[in-house]
Amino acid sequence: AWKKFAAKGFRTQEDFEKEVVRHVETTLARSMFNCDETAAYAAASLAFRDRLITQWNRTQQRQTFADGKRVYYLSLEFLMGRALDNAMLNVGLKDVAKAGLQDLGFRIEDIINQEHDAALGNGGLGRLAACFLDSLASLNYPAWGYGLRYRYGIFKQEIVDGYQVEVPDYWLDFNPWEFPRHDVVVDIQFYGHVRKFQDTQGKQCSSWEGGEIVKAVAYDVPIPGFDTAATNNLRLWSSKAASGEFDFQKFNSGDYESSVADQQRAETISAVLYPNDNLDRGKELRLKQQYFWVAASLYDIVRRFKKSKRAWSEFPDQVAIQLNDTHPTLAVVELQRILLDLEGLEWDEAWSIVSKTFGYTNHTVLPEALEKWSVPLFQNLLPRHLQIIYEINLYFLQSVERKFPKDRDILARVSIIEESQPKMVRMAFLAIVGSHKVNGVAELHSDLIKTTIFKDFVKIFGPDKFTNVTNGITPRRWLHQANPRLSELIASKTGGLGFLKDLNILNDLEKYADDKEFKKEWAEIKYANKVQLAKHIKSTTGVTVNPSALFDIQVKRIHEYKRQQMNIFGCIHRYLTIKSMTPEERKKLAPRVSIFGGKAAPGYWMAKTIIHLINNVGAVINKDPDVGDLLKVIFLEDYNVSKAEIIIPASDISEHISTAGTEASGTSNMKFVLNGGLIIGTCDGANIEITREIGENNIFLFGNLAEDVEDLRHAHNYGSHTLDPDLAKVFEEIKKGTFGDAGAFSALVGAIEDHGDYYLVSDDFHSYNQTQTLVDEAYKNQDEWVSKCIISVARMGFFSSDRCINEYAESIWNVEPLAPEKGE
Ligand code: DL6
Repeated sequence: AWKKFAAKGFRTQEDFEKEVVRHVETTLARSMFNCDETAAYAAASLAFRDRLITQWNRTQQRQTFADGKRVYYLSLEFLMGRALDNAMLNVGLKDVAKAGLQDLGFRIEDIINQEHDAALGNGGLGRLAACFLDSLASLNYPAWGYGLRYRYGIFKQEIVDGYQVEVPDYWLDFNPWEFPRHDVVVDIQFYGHVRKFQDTQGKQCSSWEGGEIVKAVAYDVPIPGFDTAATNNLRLWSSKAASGEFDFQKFNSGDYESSVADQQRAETISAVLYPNDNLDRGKELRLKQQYFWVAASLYDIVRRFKKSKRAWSEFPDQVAIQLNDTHPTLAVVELQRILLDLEGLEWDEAWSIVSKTFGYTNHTVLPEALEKWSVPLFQNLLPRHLQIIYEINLYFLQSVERKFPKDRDILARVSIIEESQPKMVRMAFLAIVGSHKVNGVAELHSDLIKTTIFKDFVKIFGPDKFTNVTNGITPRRWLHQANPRLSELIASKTGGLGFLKDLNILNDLEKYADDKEFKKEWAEIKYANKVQLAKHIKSTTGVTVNPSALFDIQVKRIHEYKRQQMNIFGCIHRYLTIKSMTPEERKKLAPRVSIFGGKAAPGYWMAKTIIHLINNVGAVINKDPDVGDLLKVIFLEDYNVSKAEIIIPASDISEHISTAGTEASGTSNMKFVLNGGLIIGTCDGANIEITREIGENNIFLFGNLAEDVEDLRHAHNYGSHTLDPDLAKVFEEIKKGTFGDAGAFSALVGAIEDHGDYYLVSDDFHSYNQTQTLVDEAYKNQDEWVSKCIISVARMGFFSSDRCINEYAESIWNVEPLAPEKGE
């Protein structure tokens, strides 16, 4: 009988409005007479959420019924951004919502802008996970994401007197996009000891006992696919004290502080996202976070599998778990523990299941980002897991010894335990040993891991275990949502929105690369996007920029390897060049706005110094009357996903200029090109494949190649290191104090002048500036420039995260999508 009452979700404007009014008046207990934008946002979101949850329920039922293999994507970061706009577009009801909101007296943009970004990630790795969720749902894969429900996401960045100041990001004040599942609660154990005993059959067993328990509570976030009813689940775990409440006995006896201490300690686990990008800082709380999340997720996955009453040997046929970097590697150990200690399987049987279940994605070759945990820390926090790791290592090393009996050194090199003081657990090695596939995220990167950090493992396991899946981005958010005007223009020429599901359809645009009318419309859209960004710049920094100038953008985390310092030194070089020119010469120059954005990890002092320099340089240049519109330098505060949606569509050229061999892939490079901007970049990460796809004529490449980096570094350390003469002039100017107290920048300059220039800024500086001059020249010929942009967009089909997910599904997970629901 209930079926006739089952919720269906609105489809018409009238029904949408009814839902909004109902939520305002009942859920929010407000009157429509005092419904402000915040309340309208809340009510519209709740209306969409209701719709999504109906779809979500159906999707879960269909997946359970199909009883096939599921994918579980374990990521400590999901950089989701805003949900309402995405939900409206993915379910195809944005026009309905726009009309409905207008009828109720609101502009849809104002309502969308009410939403706080869900910023549960640092940068590329977390945003990739969010794109993957979108693709998994859009392609109807039975998939779950598992992560942590941080109370504080990545900090908000404020710029005060040119310095970065971090402000906590409390984003959960009102979050309509999550469903607390107070019935899905898992006990997670820490500390304690291991008891050995013999069972009734005389088998040696281990039991992890004592210690403390923390509760993991599930919060579910529906993930709507685009143009499909499929709505997947992202399950985020929140920590809570085992007792649930504070200690009444202590409270009654007047010990108020310690009565809440346990509760606070438990809640601290999921309180805050560690704000480091590409950096490992072995803190106990971080290891606690990792185990807490992994143990809760595995409990859930195993519970779901056990409901099917299948034999354990079928586990890898039903479950594929992807480790997003090494952060979830403890899952390998936890599954082995569950199978051994709780389910009573023999070691070999358990290990065979475990190692068929996991895949591991590596996202970096930077040594400082490769996770290691100290053995004493492990021993204290997770004593049984440490035993299992030692055992995994023992069997692994025995197999290596059998394979390479004469090579004694290899054992020390590949051991999961590093024989340092203190000993350390090498998480990447554990992930490799415990997975059936290891992948890098762009071709160069996947080659580099095989020839550098994981070279020995290729010898041990053979090359087939190592593969490449080049990253991708979802065109739904990064074109349709971020750049609606361009999306509409593309749709008008390619027969509708089909390109959002099959990005290769963009190819059809190539025939318009010389079409006058099309190019005009294209250029008008770019200009409108630049006007929008110029307004944002004006309102946030007070600086007026000319939307006709070339917009040169570098937005990403601030890191020495990403070389924002080279960009700002390049701006100073340009400034000095302008100052040395006659007015006649200046007239010939193409005006430029150099735009920076990105957060520095709070403890990364050099990155903060780079931000400080950018701001100080901007302060001098932007008010120099000799320069006027010829150059402006802007630092945009608090770069995040929703700001990226405004910034990226407005770029003419964007900078992806990492030292060759350091940026695993980069994904913003893909976003910029997809939005009709060109790239200046090094032969690094996915830039290489982008070049292959769009053609060398449509990208500005410069700098040394990855294969030369080692030799150059060696030469710096043992030979002579002559500073590039233009860079020397830039340094002179900084030292003179032109951009404020020279002492503040001495370390930045010193790293290049005196400390080996590890990131090869000086080596690449000349070629960088020369290439920037080529950019200036090319930009003057707008007609050709626009053609280049159109051709580039037309050839970007490969970089859809849908392609990427299909590759994972086929070559790593061995999962099939579900057939679309009837009527879709
Ligand atoms: O694969 C996503 C993204 C790449 O595009 C970036 O090039 C890479 O730097 C980033 N890696 C990390 C690694 N950090 N950790 N842990 O964020 O991954």
